[in-house]
Amino acid sequence: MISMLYPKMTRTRKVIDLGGMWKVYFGFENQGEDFSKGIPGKDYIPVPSSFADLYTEKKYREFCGDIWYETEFVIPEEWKGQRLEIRFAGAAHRATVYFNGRQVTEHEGGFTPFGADVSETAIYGEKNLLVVKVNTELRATSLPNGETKQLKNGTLMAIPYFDFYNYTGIQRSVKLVVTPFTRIADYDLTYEITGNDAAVNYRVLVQNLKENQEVELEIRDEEDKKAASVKGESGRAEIANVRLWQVRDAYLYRFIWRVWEDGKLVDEYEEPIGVRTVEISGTDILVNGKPVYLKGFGRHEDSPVNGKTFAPCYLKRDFELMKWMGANSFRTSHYPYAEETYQEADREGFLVIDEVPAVGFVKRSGMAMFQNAGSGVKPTSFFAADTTQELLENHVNVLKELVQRDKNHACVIAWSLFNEPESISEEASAYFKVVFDKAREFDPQKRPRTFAMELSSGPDAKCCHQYCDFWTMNRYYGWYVKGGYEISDAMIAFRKEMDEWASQDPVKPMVFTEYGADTLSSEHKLPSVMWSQEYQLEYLELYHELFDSYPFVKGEQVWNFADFQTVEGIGRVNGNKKGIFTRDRQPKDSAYLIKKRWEELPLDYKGGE
Ligand code: CKU
Repeated sequence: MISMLYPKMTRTRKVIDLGGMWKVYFGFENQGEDFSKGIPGKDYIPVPSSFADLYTEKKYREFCGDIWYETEFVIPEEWKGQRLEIRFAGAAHRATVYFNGRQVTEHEGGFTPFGADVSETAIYGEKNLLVVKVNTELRATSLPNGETKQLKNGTLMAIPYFDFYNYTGIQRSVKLVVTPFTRIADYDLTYEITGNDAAVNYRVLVQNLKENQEVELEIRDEEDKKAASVKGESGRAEIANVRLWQVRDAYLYRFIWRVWEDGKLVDEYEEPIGVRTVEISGTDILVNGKPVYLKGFGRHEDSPVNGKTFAPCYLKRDFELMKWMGANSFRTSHYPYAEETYQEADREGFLVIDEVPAVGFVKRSGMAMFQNAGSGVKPTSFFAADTTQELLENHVNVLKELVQRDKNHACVIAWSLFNEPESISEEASAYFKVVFDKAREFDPQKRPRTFAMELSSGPDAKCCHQYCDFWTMNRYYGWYVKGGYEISDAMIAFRKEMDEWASQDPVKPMVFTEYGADTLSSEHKLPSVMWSQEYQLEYLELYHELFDSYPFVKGEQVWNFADFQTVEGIGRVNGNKKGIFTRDRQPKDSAYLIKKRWEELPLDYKGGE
């Protein structure tokens, strides 16, 4: 079993970053050939990176198929007898790993970690060869969803059924993790808060635990004072006078796990943990029993040249900008983000709707993708294909990995299980039921579940939104639906839809997870036209007015935080321009409008209504 715990150096563990310049081979002519014992050529690329925007030729940017990576390193003799794991934080969309010429693991899905135990294949005291084959194709069974087509000249081309660039490669860190064979591999936490105190119910998984070994959990506060200490593989730790993790006021305890044998430390692992509860009650989202109103963004991992490479400077900048705006939340649209993002959200007290990469679950690409977002045209069943069963297996698997990876983060308050899927057929309903049930089963904290609904998943489409614990809405009235001078009609249609949601039984909390208008930072026009900064302002003001007039609306996450790359085409001017910030993270005029609003809205806005 591979542990999803974030690699940490402790008294018993070593972590070596294997990142740097690795040899790479694109194999334009040699697709399907086996290079597991060493790759040809002399090209080097940074690991981690998205390769697409590094080169000057299109054949690299648009490359689709197998890419081979290679690096080598010495493993010291004295590490013999310890467990060696090569750990990938994410390689899109699937990878096969070879160590010293032998296949050690393979993994489907680009946005969750995986690893290989190489203790046996390692050559101690000598150089070891690590080769990774990454396949970048989009498939009917892949998350995210799409297809791969072959051009007449034989070249493969990725056709995403989603609106972001298909950046791929080894985009996140690769680490060598050295631990004892008896190791802390996983743990679950749930909380009960009574008055000033909290009880932490825990369960820890230690691999190869021997009878004469004992497990300990020690909890220390931010002043490094001991808050609790308990023994056993499962149990209950009591924290008196607990300081809870609050929205934009985070407090993190250190949870230190130890395995002891005859007074000797065998393994040790620790993480900062926020103690808090999350639940839905009526039309309220409650954190620590108090209503919260979500203010924030749908985001992307996307930046110039980096593509989807984990980029720490953008991570920092993005959080600084979100705080400047008065935001308190975001959705990891449309895939699990790098682990460091959740760590930062834990520290900054942000609320995260954590999304599975189930995007593109409607067969369409290019302009059709956007036109449908507004037309209300009912999509035909996406879930009645021969490939549906395999897709579901991949979906459940990535969900399992995601929950296992993120379940102990205080910031994660909900799971988004799909983005804008077809959700009106009976086949969809059967598929959704499995995914929603699995989310409940996997998550010890039983967080609320939802899926981001586009227009065809309206209040009348009863078959799938019944599964949601709260509703999340992606709406584009006044953009894809009746934009420009017709926006007054669009808002009438919007209110009609909202009135229908208001008459559902039961009414659930509703969070807008997308609304926005493409806006070129270069365009000003008075009176406004679509794509101008003035239009974005008018559009947002109308939405704010609407949000304010429905008591069950409990959050607004504008689309998008920043402009981002998409495929080329007539609907996109070198990318989606719905950002409140430009792609290089400078504000558009709308940033000031939203900032003013969010700074004034109280955290418990419309609570109890
Ligand atoms: C956004 C089909 C509508 C897609 N929806 C999801 C998001 O990924 C897109 O970028 C709307 C848009 O701007 O069209």
